[in-house]
Amino acid sequence: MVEKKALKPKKEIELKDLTICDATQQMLAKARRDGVETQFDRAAGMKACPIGADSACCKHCFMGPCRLNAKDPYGKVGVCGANIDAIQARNFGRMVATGTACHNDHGMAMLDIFRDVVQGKIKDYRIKDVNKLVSISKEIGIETEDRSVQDIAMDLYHELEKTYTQVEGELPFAKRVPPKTLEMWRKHGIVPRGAMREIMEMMSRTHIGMDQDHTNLIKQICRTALADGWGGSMVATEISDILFGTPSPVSVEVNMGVLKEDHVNVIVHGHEPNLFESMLASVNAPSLLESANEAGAKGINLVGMCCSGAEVMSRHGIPHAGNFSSTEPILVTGAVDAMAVDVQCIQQGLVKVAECYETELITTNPRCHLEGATHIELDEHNPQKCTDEIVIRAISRFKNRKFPVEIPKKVGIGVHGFSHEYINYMLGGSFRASYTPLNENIINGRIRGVAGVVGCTNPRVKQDYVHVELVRELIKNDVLVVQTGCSQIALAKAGLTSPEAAALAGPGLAEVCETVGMPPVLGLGSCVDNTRILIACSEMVRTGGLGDSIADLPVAGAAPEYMSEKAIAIGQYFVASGVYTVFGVTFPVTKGTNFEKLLFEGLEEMGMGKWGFNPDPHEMARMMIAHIDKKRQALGIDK
Ligand code: XCC
Ligand code: SF4
Repeated sequence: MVEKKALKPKKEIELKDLTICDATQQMLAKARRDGVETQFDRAAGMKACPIGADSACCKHCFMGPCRLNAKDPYGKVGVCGANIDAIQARNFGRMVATGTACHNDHGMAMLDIFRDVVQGKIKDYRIKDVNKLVSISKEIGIETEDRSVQDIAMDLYHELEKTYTQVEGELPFAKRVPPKTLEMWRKHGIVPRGAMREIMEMMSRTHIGMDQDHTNLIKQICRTALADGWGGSMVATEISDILFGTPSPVSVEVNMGVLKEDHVNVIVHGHEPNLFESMLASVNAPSLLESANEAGAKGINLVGMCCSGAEVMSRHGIPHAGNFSSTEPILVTGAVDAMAVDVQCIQQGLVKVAECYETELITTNPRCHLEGATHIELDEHNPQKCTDEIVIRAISRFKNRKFPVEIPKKVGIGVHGFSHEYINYMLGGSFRASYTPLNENIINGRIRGVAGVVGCTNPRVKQDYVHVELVRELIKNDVLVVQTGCSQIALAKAGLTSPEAAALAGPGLAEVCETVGMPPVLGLGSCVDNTRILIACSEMVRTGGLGDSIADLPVAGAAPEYMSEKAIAIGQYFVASGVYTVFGVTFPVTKGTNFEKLLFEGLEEMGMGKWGFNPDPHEMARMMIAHIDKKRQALGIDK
């Protein structure tokens, strides 16, 4: 065993420099008083490795690990002779493979549940949105006339399973891709077959002595990422809508103030909606409500965090307590009786913080345990067994609360739940509609373009700040913003997801928002729901007037505070689909190399979008708006 020294930050950073979220600041102050460590302290105590940050190292074999010099990137090669471009491209490819694997793993879990629901083996969930089931089935060529829902659903299951398992051909949702975009993918040989195959090939090609030409590797990088966006993530979104309902706008409370001192507080954090759906049933079970009352609680208060939370706030209006960087600080309130987690973005640091306040931290998924947390496995065939048990433990923690409770009195109210179906419907009717109203408003210039602002928070930058500043700047310039994940929560806390925020928009966008009664910032759900943005883009191409491929659209994307490999996969599938995508924080490439040039320029020359990088929100906005204007000009709709 290697003895590791505890990480001690050298100097104490001012809380206002760590986050603009008042509630998180308040809890970080309390954490300091209580002697509790969070990701913010750990980040301060651990300088990011500069060689890794430039992706200038390789540990793919044991002749190494090798590190190159980012200041003189071509001055040295690895022991095997791999140059900086091969090394970076392989590293990037593995990030994309991991992110794609996560989203496909999630989507596949949803599809397994769907199959068992259709076959009657799971009785706790049922098909809620039959219309969506039928329309998606039609879209991918399944016969629906005069057939039972069950027959259609079973065919849909078999068809979508190919997303993962198919070894040859094109994955099912390739049928939704605008023809010109698909044609470009075919030309480069990057239409995904099945996700398992693409991830396997990506891993294989990054082994020592395999693909060492970054211009060839990039093709598999694109193909793997597309098996996320048009594959696993899209299946996760669509199947979750079919099973649990397609979102439509709903008013939601966001921030730590949604906790209630006199209630049993249960948080669900993670990504797969089924845990949350079953928890909803448990917290409403009369027998459990009765025991909560007997324990002296006024009721059971269920709230969400991260993507699980973003998904059910969009679908059911469940309050949301905060994004990724707030998952530790919220435990510092002492008010959380149980935190139930499933998969992804569940940081191990939660274990210690939960211990400090005797919060029940419970893992529920066989593929995500945390050493030191309680594991109560959720079996989809009897899910309430798990969620009831979690609620029982939460009630008992409430009864024995040993700590003074301090809940920041911060609550923002916004409207969320804008599926692409709803965006179409919402903008319908009010405007002259030779194209769709959204396209029409872009063509007439009221809306300058559309930006997707998504992704994580990261303690390497001031929490929420880059998200909020960027979005403010975009809407001020008449760019309609669509959002998912932790970014959506940052804006909700800042009050920009309410219709009143139209006052902060430029005159054109404000007019559209006021006419329709919508906010200038539309929350679409969790990170797998980024696929709603892909579908919205496809719809914009299909209905006409804005060019004939996604790359022609006046749109751009950003993940200003990203931290995960999933974010890299998402960025890459947007770029391969034709979207200019700008990341903040840091970018894992060495400056001035051929691989950097390929990502930031070369892909666009191949007919795709391209990557951009800038940690400054105002610069980022400027880059995105300049791109939107360039596309408007090419379409002849600039004024
Ligand atoms: Fe995770 Fe999805 Fe990132 Fe938030 S945004 S930190 S990936 S929870 Ni998706
Ligand atoms: Fe070094 Fe090459 Fe092995 Fe990588 S694959 S560790 S560059 S020898």
